[in-house]
Amino acid sequence: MMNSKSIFIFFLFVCLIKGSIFAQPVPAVDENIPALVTFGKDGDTAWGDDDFIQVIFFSVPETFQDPIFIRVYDPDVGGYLDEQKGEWNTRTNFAVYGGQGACSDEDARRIRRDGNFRSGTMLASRTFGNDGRWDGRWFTFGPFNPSEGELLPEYGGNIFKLVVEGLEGDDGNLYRLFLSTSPNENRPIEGAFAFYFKYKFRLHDDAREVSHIYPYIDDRVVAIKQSNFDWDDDGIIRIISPSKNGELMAVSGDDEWATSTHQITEDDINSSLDIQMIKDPNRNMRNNNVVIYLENQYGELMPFYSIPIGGIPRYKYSIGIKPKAPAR
Ligand SMILES: [Ca+2]
Ligand SMILES: [Ca+2]
Ligand SMILES: [Ca+2]
Repeated sequence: MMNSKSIFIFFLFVCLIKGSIFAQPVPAVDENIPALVTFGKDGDTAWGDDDFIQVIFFSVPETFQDPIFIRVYDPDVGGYLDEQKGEWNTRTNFAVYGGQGACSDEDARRIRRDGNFRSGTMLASRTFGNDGRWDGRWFTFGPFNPSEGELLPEYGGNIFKLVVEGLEGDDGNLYRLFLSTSPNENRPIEGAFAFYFKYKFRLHDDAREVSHIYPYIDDRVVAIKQSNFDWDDDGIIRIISPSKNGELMAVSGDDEWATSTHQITEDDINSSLDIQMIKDPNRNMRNNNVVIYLENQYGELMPFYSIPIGGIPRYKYSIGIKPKAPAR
């Protein structure tokens, strides 16, 4: 489904220039997103989660053979970081999958989670409620042998899947993730990264903070359709790319979806888009949870990457350096 060779070469390039030091937190450093969010299944969708499930993939380069760990910050639902509705009564399950089908099974990469999105082999699972032992602390899954993942060179190596599901309750579980070489601290794996097809997260309260996602545009893409949910009309979403200098995307209101379609031109092929989320400073909107995903013109979901492949894109034609007419 992807031009695997060119993507892999880009990853090598990116890793070389960035050292991949910040590649493994999710949300990623370059995304500037405060936390991921998953509500309990009795949650009100107007609070910003459409289906109470989040799926995140991690890619470990085939050459890396030491044990790996998937760490979750604040896995509990209570106290610090989380969003309370009435009593704290929410339980969230975190489960790690590898093996055949973990990522390659189409059901793992669909917007509607009505199929076998728990495809592959379950390697670990744990459910958290309101538990002070894990409030504001890191819980570690693993060790996993990289070969326990699903080997998919087109996604950069051995793939692990983390499924986060709100089993009960109506509170919001906020959390962050890290793919680490250590069970006790966050140590990145050279060349590893994360990717996701549908992303649910909290926007900053501070309107000066701009959040980003970075989908990669391969040579098959001629148009993208973005869909976002429960944005609460909080500012704008715009595209920066070699050919686009702030093209606006549709923004949803309360408890609703908005979609818009955007043409891709030659200049944007084989690079990432920088999709910027800029809050409205006059609305003073707090605790805004949102969902976003992108499809290509075939209706296939497009992954966003924790490292912008090819680096953070910039508009190619900045004012003042337009090519002049040739001298005579
Ligand atoms: Ca907490
Ligand atoms: Ca939490
Ligand atoms: Ca919202």
